[in-house]
Amino acid sequence: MDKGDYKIIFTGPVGSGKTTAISSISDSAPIATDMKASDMTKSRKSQTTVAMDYGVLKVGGGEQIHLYGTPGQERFDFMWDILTTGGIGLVLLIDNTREKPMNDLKFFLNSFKEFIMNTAVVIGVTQMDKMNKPTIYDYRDELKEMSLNPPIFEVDARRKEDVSLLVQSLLFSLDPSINEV
Ligand SMILES: Nc1nc2c(ncn2[C@@H]2O[C@H](COP(=O)(O)OP(=O)(O)OP(=O)(O)O)[C@@H](O)[C@H]2O)c(=O)[nH]1
Ligand SMILES: [Mg+2]
Repeated sequence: MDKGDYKIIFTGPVGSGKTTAISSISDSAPIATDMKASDMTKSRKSQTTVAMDYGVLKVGGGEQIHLYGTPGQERFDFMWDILTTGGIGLVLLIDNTREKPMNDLKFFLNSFKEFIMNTAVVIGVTQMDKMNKPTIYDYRDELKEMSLNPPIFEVDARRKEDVSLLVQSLLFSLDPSINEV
């Protein structure tokens, strides 16, 4: 990584859209390590990330933001620490169609607690077109209970503008003088 480059990590449960989000926003061909999800009885998709996703976002001044996505499956959680090293912030994607998305929220915020304490987090709730509850307000209430107040948005990981909004708000919460991605 060159001087002036940054690293952001995308995480969240299986199917929340990490691989999709990185491929939506990456300026270079993204790298994915998806394999056939033959052992995942609960999954509604055929591929799952087993190591990481990687993409690059070019920003003003020739700087680049390196985007890393974690595997969603807990059995690959040894990758989570490796991938957060050197990162400046976390994008947490939550899939609203999963059985207990509020539990996913708590689980991931807790798993990345130390990293978040030292950096920043922004939350994107995906698949709200399929399932509109819990609402963003419900999430905010839950976050308040946890004494947290991170930016949280309804997003579609397939839409570049939505993913860009997440990255911009993360950068803004780290440094309000940054205003262009
Ligand atoms: N309807 C709908 N589909 C979405 C939305 N966001 C993402 N998707 C779809 O949901 C799926 C997400 O799959 P992935 O991007 O592989 O999810 P992942 O988080 O990388 O999953 P793992 O690697 O298995 O942890 C893709 O088929 C996307 O096209 C959304 O907001 N609405
Ligand atoms: Mg993936």
